[in-house]
Amino acid sequence: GVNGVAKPRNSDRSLRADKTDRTRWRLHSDRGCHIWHYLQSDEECKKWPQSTAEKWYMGMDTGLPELPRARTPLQAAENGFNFFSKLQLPSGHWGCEYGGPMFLLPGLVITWYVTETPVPESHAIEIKNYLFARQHPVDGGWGLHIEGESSVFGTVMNYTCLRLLGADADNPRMVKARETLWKLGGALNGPHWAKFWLSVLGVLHYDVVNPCPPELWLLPDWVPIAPWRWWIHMRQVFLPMSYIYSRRWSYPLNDLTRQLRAELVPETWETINFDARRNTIAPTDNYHPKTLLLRLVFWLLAWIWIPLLRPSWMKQRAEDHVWWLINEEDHNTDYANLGPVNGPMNTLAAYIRLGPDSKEFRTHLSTLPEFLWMNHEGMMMNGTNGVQVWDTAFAIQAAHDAGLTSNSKYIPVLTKALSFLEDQQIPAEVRHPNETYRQQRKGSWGFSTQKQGYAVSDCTSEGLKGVLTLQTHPSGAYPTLVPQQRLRDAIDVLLTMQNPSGGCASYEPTRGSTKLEWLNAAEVFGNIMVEYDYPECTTAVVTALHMYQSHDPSYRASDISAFKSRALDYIRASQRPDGSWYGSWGICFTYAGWFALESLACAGEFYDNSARVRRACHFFLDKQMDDGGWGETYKSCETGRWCQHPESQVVQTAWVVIALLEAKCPDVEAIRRALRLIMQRQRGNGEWAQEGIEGVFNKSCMISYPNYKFIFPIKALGMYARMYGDEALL
Ligand code: LAN
Repeated sequence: GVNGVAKPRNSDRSLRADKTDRTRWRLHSDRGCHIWHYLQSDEECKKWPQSTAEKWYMGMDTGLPELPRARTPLQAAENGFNFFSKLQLPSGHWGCEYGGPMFLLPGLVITWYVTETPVPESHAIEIKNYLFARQHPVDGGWGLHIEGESSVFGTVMNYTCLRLLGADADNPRMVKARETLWKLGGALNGPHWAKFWLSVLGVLHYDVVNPCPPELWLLPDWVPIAPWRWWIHMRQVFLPMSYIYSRRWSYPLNDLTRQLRAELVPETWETINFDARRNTIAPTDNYHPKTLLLRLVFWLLAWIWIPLLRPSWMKQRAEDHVWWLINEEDHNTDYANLGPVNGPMNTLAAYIRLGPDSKEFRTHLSTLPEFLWMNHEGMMMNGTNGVQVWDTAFAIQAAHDAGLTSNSKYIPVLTKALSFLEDQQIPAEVRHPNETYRQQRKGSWGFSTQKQGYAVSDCTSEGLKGVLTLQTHPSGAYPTLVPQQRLRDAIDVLLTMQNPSGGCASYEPTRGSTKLEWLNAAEVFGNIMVEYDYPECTTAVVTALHMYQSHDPSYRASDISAFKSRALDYIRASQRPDGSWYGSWGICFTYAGWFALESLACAGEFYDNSARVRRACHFFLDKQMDDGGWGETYKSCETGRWCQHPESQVVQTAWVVIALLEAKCPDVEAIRRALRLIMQRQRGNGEWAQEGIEGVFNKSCMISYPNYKFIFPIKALGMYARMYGDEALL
């Protein structure tokens, strides 16, 4: 591909719908909140020139120069950062596409359609282009994520999305997609979320949707299954879903949705027994089969509770309370919402409750585009409203590991990055933290922007480390933008994040039993009902606390030490017998292994004094490929076993190098071979090409982190040079 962009899944350009003029797209960023605009005139284009970053995002020629050939690790790291720094956005952060999941655009497009919101031509064209480009090259379907096999969920949702945006049912690509969909059994074999969205659209009937009773939100807090105990993403999706479900709101039938009934469902629509199809699901979609218990609960809800027992005042009260919670979520995030699933659903809830002219619905409509992103294939929907804080915090640390924080050429770049982190620290609690079940957040960082405003354990940690790295830099070259009290606020948040196990989860300590997984009704995802301990998140917190201690040793010293030692016990206990750790947010063992070994290094455990570190190193050394690199596929995440990738991956190779360096692994030659591979894959202008997808969530869905191909090679090269010197490797 061009410009570090992945090979398109489909390169058959003749079949693409239409094209916009890529030179007219601009990314507007307001304190990190991104909106892509399509400029209408040459005049406007002249006033607002296209930036290098915008060109790079869309796979256009950036014109960035060839750099002096790198022979040593530090030269390679600097070339990499030189290129990467050209992609920094004016607010000081880095942006990127954050695609992968293939179930997000349809929710947005269905929401636009049923609320009769006009879709700009430019957007409709590029969304269609993206979806066509991501169609499975052999069977014409779509999977749960861009690398996945075709499923009912992916195929039925994206097919619908294309039709709503004007794609023709006779288009050969659509015909092929339909064949695959029918082979998989059609829409009635879809998972819960597909059945829900298609019922909203009026293509299926609500009887096919497993019950989402809003009255669950009326349960007292002590009840073990009360929604406040669920993983935040599940409860925040369930919230508007239960509202819409309870209202049984669906779009009136029209010609297009009548046609969709015939296209998506092989059976004659009029004769379908929808109730009987609530639990039919294709094997491709059934990653987490529903338990017997859950099916029994659904049966009781659908046949007894809702039709016969539930008093109507209770339905009313539940809807009112759910609406109150939705409105608080909207208020607290300034309509950005927690994520790309509840965003469109909250929009629809506001439309249903308050109508098309309400300020609330209108504000949603103007905020939703913050999820959209342009790449070389077209327009996608990001998995969050961006990766701003996360990538920026890592970029600072990688630059530091490569000695670039002392390089006067990069001080302005990094100072800007620091000011971005300062701006993005969450300043205060929400207005009703207890009633909305929010975790303490004052002083924390989230993953994307402070407007979204959800504290994450590891994002707070990386943010804090990024700030400390620069503010305590021995050169004194960086201003103190975040005063000590605010650093202490961040520590206070981190200290709330530990589970009794010693481990840390993502947004909150775990609030419910893992047995809640018996009620996991989404079918397509695993481990979603509650928070779990993650070696990645735990390590980020441990290393942040560790770093902070040397900066402000008196602050909550005993709390911090106790936290660290419990966390380290968790890291030790979660190692598998083969020496590895399972990763939940990056693929997979390579990702978690790097974190775990960083934790252990923090505790003074290295190859020469720790059997478990030796086991971890050999787990990796045994898997080094002939070219010096490492590669595992996303199947590792699904299966829980190492699945070898046929090709080594730059990002994963960098993770393993970091792991081995943290461990002080004595096989330095293995590390050098890996670094040579990383250096050979670097292009003359300093960049690396996009390879396989890097990230994951919920075991089954992959997600892209395109900036990792800069951040981690730079970090690995820099760490090596610091330990073993900067001799030429090439
Ligand atoms: C993310 C992205 C970042 C990620 C890390 C910080 C890397 C991780 O260490 C902690 C968890 C977190 C914050 C995370 C949680 C789940 C997210 C938000 C995502 C993987 C990005 C997309 C995903 C979200 C759930 C997607 C919407 C899908 C649903 C099933 C609701």
